[in-house]
Amino acid sequence: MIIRRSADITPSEITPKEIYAERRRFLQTAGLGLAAAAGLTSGLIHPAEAAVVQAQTRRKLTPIVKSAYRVDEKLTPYEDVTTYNNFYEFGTGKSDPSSNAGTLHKQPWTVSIEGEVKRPKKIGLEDLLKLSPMEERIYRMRCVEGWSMVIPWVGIPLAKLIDWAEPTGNAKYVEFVSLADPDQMPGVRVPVLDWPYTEGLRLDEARHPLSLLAVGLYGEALLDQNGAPLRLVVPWKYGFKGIKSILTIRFTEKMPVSSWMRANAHEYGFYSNVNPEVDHPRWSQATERRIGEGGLFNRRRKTLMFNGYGDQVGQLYTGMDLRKYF
Ligand SMILES: Nc1nc2c(c(=O)[nH]1)N[C@H]1C(S)=C(S)[C@@H](COP(=O)(O)O)O[C@H]1N2
Ligand SMILES: [Mo]
Repeated sequence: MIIRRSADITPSEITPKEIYAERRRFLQTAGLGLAAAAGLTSGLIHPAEAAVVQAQTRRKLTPIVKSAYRVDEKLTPYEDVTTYNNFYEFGTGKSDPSSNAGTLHKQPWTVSIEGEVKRPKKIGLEDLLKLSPMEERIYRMRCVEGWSMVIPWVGIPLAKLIDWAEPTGNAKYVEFVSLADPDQMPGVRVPVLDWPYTEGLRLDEARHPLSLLAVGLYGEALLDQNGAPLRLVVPWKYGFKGIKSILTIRFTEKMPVSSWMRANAHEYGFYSNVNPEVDHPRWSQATERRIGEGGLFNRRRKTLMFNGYGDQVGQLYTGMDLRKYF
C-alpha cells in the first residue's frame, strides 16, 4: 500500500512567531540571505533540491500485544498523525516532514549504546525487538506549541533496553541522539537547530514503565515523518522530548544538554514536564487544541498536570520545585 501525499493540508497552524524569530536569528548567524529566509517560511526545501522523495510503503507489525496503558479518548486520525508533524530535519513546517520524508535508509539500522555502561554495544533493530514483546499503548501527547493528539503507539518499554545495556553505577542520565545526515534529511542543511537533534532523560525517568521506545503506530511500522525506525515516547513530557530516528543512546553522569536547551535555555528546560502552571516565557501552557477535532476554531481543552499521568509519574519529582526545574 502507498500513502497518499498530503496535498490538502490546511495551513491551520501558523508558524509560531518565536520559531520564526529563532530561525531568522540562526539564518543571520549563518550568513544566509533573505531569499533563503523567505523560502524557509513557505516550506523549506525547493523540490528540485530535495533528496529523491519516494512513496513510503506501509508495513504491518506483528505480533503486537495490547497493553493496559491506554487512555480512553478518541484517537487522533491516522491522516493527522502522519501529516501534522514536527521533525525539523525534514523542514520546519507541519506538512514538511510528510512531504519531504521517504528518504531514510532504515536497513540495517544499528543503535550505538555508549558511555556509562559495562561494555559499549551496538544493537540492530531486529535484535532490539527481541528484548520484549511489542506492545500497543494509547498515549495522550502534548506539544509545547499548544496542540495535542492521542496516538496508538507500538513499541517496547525503554527499561528493557536499559537493563540489556547494563549501565554502570555512575549512570544518572540517558542521552539520545538522532541521525543527522543531509543526504537523507534535507532540513539538516539549515541550521535551525544545532544538529544532531539531542535529548535526555534522568535515568529513573527513562526506566519508568511509561517510557516507550516506539517502532510503530496504528499497528504499522513508523513512517519517516514520525521518526522511523525508532523513536522515544514519553507521554508526560512535551512532545519535543520524543526524539526521532535514534542512532545513539548514551548513559552519562552529567545532565545532557538537549538541542532545545542549546537553542534557548531560557525557554526550554531539561525536564519539560507538561505543566499547565508553568507558562512558556512567551505563551500560556494552560490549554491545548486537540488535532483532528474540528479545525482551527475547535474548543481548547485544559492541559492536565503531567499530561494526565500525574498519578503514575508524580513521585519522580517529589520535593522538586517544578518552576525552577521546568
Ligand atoms: N529528531 C527530531 N525529533 C523530534 C523533533 C525534531 O524536530 N527532530 N521534534 C519533536 C517535537 S517538537 C515533537 S512535538 C514531536 C512530534 O512527533 P510526531 O510528529 O510523531 O507527532 O517530535 C519530537 N521529536
Ligand atoms: Mo513539539
